Amino acid sequence: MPKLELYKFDACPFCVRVMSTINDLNLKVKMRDIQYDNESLNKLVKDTGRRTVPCLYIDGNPMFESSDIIAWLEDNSDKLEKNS
Ligand SMILES: N[C@@H](CCC(=O)N[C@@H](CS)C(=O)NCC(=O)O)C(=O)O
Repeated sequence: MPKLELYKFDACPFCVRVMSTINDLNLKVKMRDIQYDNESLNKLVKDTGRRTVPCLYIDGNPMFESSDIIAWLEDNSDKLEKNS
């Protein structure tokens, strides 16, 4: 199963949309809040040259764009780890 990490901050409406999908699909996703976690912010900038959120890391590969992320989560939901 792919390991998922979402780089986000809570006041970002695009992040809220992605988090809502994650919640609806009951997916297990590690949250990285770049507002409070400088190490995660630095990693995002180092990996991508951007500080844009949401960014979903899928097995270490970053994906931007909330609509693309939501579509990917919905399309792959049956293969993803769920919260127990
Ligand atoms: N089209 C993008 C928009 C993302 C976006 O604008 N995110 C803002 C926060 S709400 C951001 O990270 N801005 C800082 C930047 O891009 O450097 C999406 O739908 O994911």
